[in-house]
Amino acid sequence: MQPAFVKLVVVGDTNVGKTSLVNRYVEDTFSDSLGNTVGVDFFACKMQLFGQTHTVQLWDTAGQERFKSVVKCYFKSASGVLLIFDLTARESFKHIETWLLDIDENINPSTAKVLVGNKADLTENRAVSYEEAREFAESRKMMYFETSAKSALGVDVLFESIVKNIVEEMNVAGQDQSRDNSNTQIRLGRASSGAPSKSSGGCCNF
Ligand SMILES: Nc1nc2c(ncn2[C@@H]2O[C@H](COP(=O)(O)OP(=O)(O)OP(=O)(O)O)[C@@H](O)[C@H]2O)c(=O)[nH]1
Ligand SMILES: [Mg+2]
Repeated sequence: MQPAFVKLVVVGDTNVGKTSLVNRYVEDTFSDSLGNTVGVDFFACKMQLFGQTHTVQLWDTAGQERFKSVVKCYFKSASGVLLIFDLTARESFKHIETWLLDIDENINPSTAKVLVGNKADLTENRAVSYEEAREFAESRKMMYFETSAKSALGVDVLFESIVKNIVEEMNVAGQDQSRDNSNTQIRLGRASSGAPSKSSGGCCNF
């Protein structure tokens, strides 16, 4: 197992809690009064898995319609895509279909995708059942997770599961390549600096 470089893109309608999930995972914080994301924000962190330190980049995209063309630029080089909806807003679940169309047009078919129902703490306002969301996810060959950025429920498990999955896939692909050409040195990824950090990204500037 080699250190890997994993790029995750977080998408979904506005206000479903994408930024809140990323903040909860990277900084273990939550705010009730976050502004809407403009374009795309970029975070980086390290993850220990299989005895190695892997670099994980998180691209937190804007859900507002006016940023859609900008956001699409970021799908191409993703190792994985997290599709987030709000468990209390049925429309945001319905729109996952449209997000999938946009994503599938722009990514490699082998890119990992996971479906995430967020705001699981708001149990009384739930508008999408666990079973319905899980069945939909299964029909599209995605894993399904429920999270609450507010209470932190399921957040670490979500990010660690998708990275673990991707790193394992990279390792298998690396081994296959190694068998095909034993003289080639396999590089699964590159290390990058630093503990949790944040900066803004420009369109297609990655
Ligand atoms: N109760 C509850 N509220 C949440 C949760 N996650 C996010 N919120 C709230 O939902 C609102 C929207 O959250 P954001 O994280 O800004 O949503 P977003 O998906 O990043 O929105 P855009 O940046 O516009 O795409 C904020 O008021 C958050 O405090 C959650 O798990 N539970
Ligand atoms: Mg946001």
